[in-house]
This record gives sequence, C-alpha cells and structure tokens, in this order.
Amino acid sequence: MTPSQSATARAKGNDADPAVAGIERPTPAGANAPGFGSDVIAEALRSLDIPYIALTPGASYRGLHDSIVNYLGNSKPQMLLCLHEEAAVAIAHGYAKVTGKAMVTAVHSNVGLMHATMAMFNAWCDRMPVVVLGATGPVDAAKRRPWIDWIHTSRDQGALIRDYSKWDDQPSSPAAAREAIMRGTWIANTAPCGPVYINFDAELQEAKISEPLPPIDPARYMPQVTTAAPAELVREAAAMLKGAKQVLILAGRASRDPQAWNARVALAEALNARVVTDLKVGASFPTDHPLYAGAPRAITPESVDGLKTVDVIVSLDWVDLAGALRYGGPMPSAKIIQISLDHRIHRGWNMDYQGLPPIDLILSADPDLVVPELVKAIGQSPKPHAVPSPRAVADKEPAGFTNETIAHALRKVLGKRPVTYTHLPISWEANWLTFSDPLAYVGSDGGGGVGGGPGISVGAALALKGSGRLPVAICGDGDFLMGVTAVWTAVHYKIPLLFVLANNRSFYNDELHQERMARMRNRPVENKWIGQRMSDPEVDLAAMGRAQGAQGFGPITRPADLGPALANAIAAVDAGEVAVVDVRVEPGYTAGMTAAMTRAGN
Ligand SMILES: Cc1ncc(C[n+]2csc(CCOP(=O)(O)OP(=O)(O)O)c2C)c(N)n1
Ligand SMILES: [Mg+2]
Repeated sequence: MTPSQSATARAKGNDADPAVAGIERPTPAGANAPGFGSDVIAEALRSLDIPYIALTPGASYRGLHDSIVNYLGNSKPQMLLCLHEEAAVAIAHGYAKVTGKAMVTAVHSNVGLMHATMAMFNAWCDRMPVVVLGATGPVDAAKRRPWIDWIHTSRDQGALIRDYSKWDDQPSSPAAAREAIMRGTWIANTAPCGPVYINFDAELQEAKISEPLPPIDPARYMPQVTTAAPAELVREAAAMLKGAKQVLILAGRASRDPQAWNARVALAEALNARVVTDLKVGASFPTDHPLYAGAPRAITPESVDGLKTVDVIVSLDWVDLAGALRYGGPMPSAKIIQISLDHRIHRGWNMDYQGLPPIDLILSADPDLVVPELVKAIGQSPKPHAVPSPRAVADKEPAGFTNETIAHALRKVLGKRPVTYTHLPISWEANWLTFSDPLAYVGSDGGGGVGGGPGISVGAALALKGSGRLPVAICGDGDFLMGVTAVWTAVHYKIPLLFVLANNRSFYNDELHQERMARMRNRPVENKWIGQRMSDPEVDLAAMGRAQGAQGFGPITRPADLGPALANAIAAVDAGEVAVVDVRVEPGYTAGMTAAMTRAGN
C-alpha cells in the first residue's frame, strides 16, 4: 500500500494508526496455521479489516486472547486494553460515530457483559454499530473448573443484552463461529445499525482443530445492502415539497459523509426551507447557514423563528418525531414526510422508538441516499423566499462562570481551527458553538446513560488520529467520574485528546428535579443539593487525569485563567498528549435549559 492509500484506509476505519500499531508488539510465536478453535475465530476477525479490538480481559476468552496475541501477532485487530468493559464498548461506539463502521470489543463471561450493558444500550439507542465478543463456559459442565467456571457460566448469556442489540449468537463449532462473526458484523453495519453480541464457549476456543476450514471470501457473505427509496416515492415527496409554502427540515441522524452534508444544504437551498438540528445526534447542517433555525428543545412557532407558515415538514431520520411535533403550533395542519429506516429496528423492551408520529408520506430509506435524489427531482426553487441573514454566535463575555464561559473561551482560543467535539454536557446550548462540517460534532451518548462521554470521546479521538482535527470532549463532572478510566487507554495508546470538564461538583441535572419536587410539594428548595453535590471533598479531576498519565490543568476557578489554561492544554494535545482541564463552573443551568427541564411532563 502507498502512504496515501494507507491514509485513506485509516480514514475509512480499516487500518491501525502507525503509532498505535507500534505499541505492545509480541515476541513472534511462529504459528502460521490455525491449531485451535480460537485461531479460526481470530482469523475470521482479521478478514473483517477491523484495526482494533477494545477489551477487558478474562479467563473465559483466554483461548481467543492467546490467538490474537500469538497467532495474529496482535495486529488487525490490535488489542486496546480498557480498564472497564463499559469503556471498551464506549470506545467502539465513539469509533463508529466517526467512521460509520463497527469496531470489535471483547468482554469476559457474564460479569464483563454486565459491565458492558450500559454502553451497549447507549450504542443501541444511538443506532451505532459495535461488535461485542464474549465467552462462557465451558458449556459442558463436566469440563468446568470448580467454583469459578460455575459462577461465570450462565444459561442464555445473550439474554442480558438481547433487548437492546440487533442480534446475538452462541456458535458451537469453529465453522459456525466464523459464520457468526461475518453475519454479526454485517448485521451491525447494515442500517439501521446497532450492537451485536457473539458468545464463544471456552471449550470451543481451546479445543484443537483437526484441519483448517476451507478459505472463503468474506465480502460475499457481507453484501452491501442498499437502502434507497423507490423513484416514484421520491417524485411524490418532491411534488409535495415543491408545492409547499414553507418547508421545515428536521435534520436528524446522518452520516459524517461531506457529500451527504452538501446534499442536505442543496435541498434546503432548493426549497428555501428552514432547518433545525438536534444535539442528540452528530452535526447534520451548517449552523452558520442563513436557513438554519437552531436546535430547539421544542419546535414551535414561538421558539423557532420563521415557522408560522410551515405547511410541509420533512424529517430526515429525526430521533423523536412525535416529540418534536408535540407542542403544536403550525404542526397539526402541516403535512409530514418521514425519511427513515428506524421503524425496522424497534423492539418491545425499551421505548427508544418514541411516540407514534402522524406521517403523510414515508420513505423507508436512508436519508443520505434519498436527499440527493430529492434535490435532482426538485430542481430550482419554484418560489424563492426571503433568505434570512446568517446566524451569528453571540460573542460577548458571558456573565458568571458557567458552561457558556467554557464555550466562549474555547471559541476564542480555537479560532478557525478544525475541531471535532466528541461530547457535550447535558446542559449545553446549541448556539454556543458553530458546526460547519459533518465532523464538527459526533453527537451524544444515545441512551442518556451518564458515563459514556469519556469512552466515546477516546474512540472518536482514535478514529480522528492523524486527521489534523483536534478532538475536544466537554464532559460534566458526573459523566467524567463514571467513565474516568477511559483516560488511561487514551494515554497508553497515544491517542491525543482534550478533555474540558464542566465541573459543577454535582449531578446538577438532578438538583433541578429536586427543585421541581420541592416547588410542587411546597417544601424547602434549599435542600435540593442533598444527595447530589460532590463536595467535601471536591474531587480533583485534573489529578484523576494526571494519575493516569494525562496532563492535568486546574482546578480553574476564575474565568480569566481559563483561556491560558486551554491554550497550554491544546499545546499538550498537539504534542500528542491527553489533557484534562478541570473547570470549576458554578452549579446552575441557563434559563432556557431550566425552563425546558421543568416544563410540565419533564
Ligand atoms: C447511568 C445513569 N445514572 C444516572 C443518570 C441520571 N442523571 C441524569 S443527568 C445526571 C447528572 C450528570 O452529572 P454531570 O455529568 O456532572 O452533569 P450536570 O448535570 O452536573 O450538568 C444524572 C445523575 C443517568 N442518566 N444515567
Ligand atoms: Mg455536574
């Protein structure tokens, strides 16, 4: 491969970063033919062209562990050691957010899988592909070691995660294991994407094989599934849009593909449609475009300028269409076009399918494939509308020391530098940052599981390594503390990343809920902090970074010190390090956030 070919393979998520590839090189074992069941599994993993396997070790997969180190030489996939299974899966989740493709993870028996469940749920709700490998047994009770093999063997282990994964399996032979790996990866990567789980019997891994399996071409077993819309439905949607007075586009889940991004812009411009986005998912429309109307928590004519005359709404896989329409306004009379595949992934256990929205025309297809077709079918805008002026980010110094202060300081210190925000805290306002390309922001944790931010950020930063973009993770203190050990993996594998911690020394979101309870019940609001505040002692988050080999900055207690600290932290990241900046913001949310959270029904 030429250097430029290997850079392209890396950008597509196929190749390991050269600096990471040099870490943890094993002594060559000289094994060149598969001798054990787990060698076959390892070979199948290599055929997937996936660079890494994030794992937390355990005896249930000691056979596979040996095969990756000594049969594959710890490369393709290369192990990324994680200190908690939740971090392992979150790293794969973050990697998928950037590359659009599944990475592999391995977790030990029932206990490792129990730790991984939160991160699998986040990936599931976020519709992100992840392949989770696990192990059990020996399934044959006669082969079990006393005690430990018994407590770590469960019947139907996949039941733990079946309700929030696309597929799971427990193959019983090397041939079936190879097939399961191809099928699982194919299912995970086929839209709507999601996690899959494959559970390998310890005995199957460790048993000798009599002869190698016949070679196969994995590409033929993982065919590309096209999820385009039929031409007549595209024409029907185009006619509805052309005939509309004012179109509103809900730009929801989207890929990081710049061509798909440009097509969304072309669609909005062809229709002079207003566009809203959603911080739950990655950047889907330039937030400095004149047609951009913000990322409101509720979409109403009052909250979003220019929506009074909306008569057609088109949802591009919006996460919660029924919720978006709930607050009325122009919506009851507007015709609704839904372009999404999401109805194909719903299951009964969790309600991540959201409310049932009214829909007048559905295109059961991937919006990234439909939008360019719509642009072609619509042609030039039949009725140009007055184009609003570009949105400006308010640049005045915010009052107090809040998350907005962090946004302001980052904007100042970063200027026009290409940045990827790998995570934003729960209390973030969309208009504090400008997203002008699809990699500017990769979206949130998906399932609202606090603690995902650090791991997702490390995975995203890994995928961005060598791209010239600065990965920036802004996490709440609660989120950081729950997932803090992901920092070690970033440091160990030389994955540069900037953590900026909005440390209000509290699970503050829940203080607001206690405030609401107190007001509703006429009880003392001043007690809302009890059982929520992480003070006395305050946790030294910079030291938690330093303890794992990162550069720690702070605590920053005055706005004036933040800019210089960020500049130093960015210099450390540019030098290849992980930087953790502990910013002691005041407990408290913006008025908008508080109002949204305390609205009836929240
Ligand atoms: C796994 C999990 N536990 C608890 C919660 C409930 N919860 C929602 S937001 C939040 C607080 C998060 O704290 P932090 O990251 O510091 O952000 P802050 O609310 O302070 O802005 C909690 C505990 C959750 N969503 N997920
Ligand atoms: Mg907090």
